Amino acid sequence: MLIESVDVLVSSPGRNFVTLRITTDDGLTGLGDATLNGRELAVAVYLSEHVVPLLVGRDAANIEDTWQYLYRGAYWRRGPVTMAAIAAVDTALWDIMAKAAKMPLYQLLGGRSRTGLLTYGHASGVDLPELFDSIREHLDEGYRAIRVQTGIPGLPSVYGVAHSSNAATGTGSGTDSRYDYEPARRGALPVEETWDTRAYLRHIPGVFEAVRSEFGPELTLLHDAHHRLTPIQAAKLGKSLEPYDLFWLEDVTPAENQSALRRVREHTTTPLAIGEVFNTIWDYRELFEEQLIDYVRSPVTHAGGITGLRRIFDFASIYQIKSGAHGPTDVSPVGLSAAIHLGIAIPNFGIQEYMQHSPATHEVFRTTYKFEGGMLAPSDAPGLGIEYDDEAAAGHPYERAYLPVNRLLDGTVHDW
Ligand code: KDG
Ligand code: MG
Repeated sequence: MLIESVDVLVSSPGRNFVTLRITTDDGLTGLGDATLNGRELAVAVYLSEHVVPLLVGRDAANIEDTWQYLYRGAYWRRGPVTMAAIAAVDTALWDIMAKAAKMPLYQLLGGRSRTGLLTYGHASGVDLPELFDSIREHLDEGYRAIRVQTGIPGLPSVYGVAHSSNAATGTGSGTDSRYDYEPARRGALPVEETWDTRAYLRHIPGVFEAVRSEFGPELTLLHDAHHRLTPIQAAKLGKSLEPYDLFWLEDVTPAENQSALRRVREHTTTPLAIGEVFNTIWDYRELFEEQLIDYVRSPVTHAGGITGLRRIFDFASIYQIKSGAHGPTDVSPVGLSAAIHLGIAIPNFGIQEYMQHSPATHEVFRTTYKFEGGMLAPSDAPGLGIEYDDEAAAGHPYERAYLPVNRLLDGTVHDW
């Protein structure tokens, strides 16, 4: 089964997505997600200029060899652009091979290890009443685990916190009322936000105390610090949140310095999750071997596809570290479906982030996975179970959209 043609599809149904479609000489097609939020065209051009010419004529069945060829063969290894491109090729080939076998992808990955994937959704509010409303909406939708983010007194806006005006106008999709923060304020240049770590550290423990007293001890709660803290600040936050029994505290320090997590671990038993910006198994070596984290955040889309991420999860499993794959709306339904098939099969599944895509996104990506009672489950359609609608996509051309930039009160550019 030879690869006959490859299309790089860029569309913007509510937000930008890059999708790879591989077609074989016997007419099978496979899809892969190559979306890198705010840097979409870098991956699209990497694919069309450097990867697609290498694929035509290759045997679609040699997935591992193609992965190694694109990774080792390029000499320039790792990095989000390269790994998103490899991920898209890898995922599309798995989709094709599962369709060729007339099986849902998870069957090729070893079959079901569970009935569904526990998910968490994003609740947020500028203040406690809005946050509580948002938590209640998520509970009504069936979520059993909820990420909690709030505004910080004194800061005009905080990334990851919806404004009530966004919810009302449905910013992001144009038609729905779901909150989708990443493209919330599209523009020619990035929005700049202001950050104050001391104000944040003062405020957050009180938020979790209020949430626990309103919603009780059983609700699974998570929080994302978005790489903004130093090791000692992160240690302090983890310690201060211990009474509120978090499922995890995410991305407390910037990703580059992995030994920072040692300092955090020395001081707190709050479980730690990291990795949404990690791309390869090598990024995790120190964190796994020293058991500095509890959950792996990489998605299929940014970590070299099914092949790359499964290898990471296997490595994690020997240290009792579990999966917690990134699942924001900038991972397309193709990337999410790949995560669902992988998550249902692996032995060390932890939780799956699920923000829910907008109706506009679902017009272009026809999905078959199901969300019920807070759990995601793959369908039994062959392959990934996703169709890409070219006609619908034509109505949503690419629009440049940046993620925001974070500055301290004195103007210094800060991590976020
Ligand atoms: O593209 C960046 C977003 O996907 C990311 O900032 C969202 O932190 C995030 C999360 O945990 O989903
Ligand atoms: Mg995050």
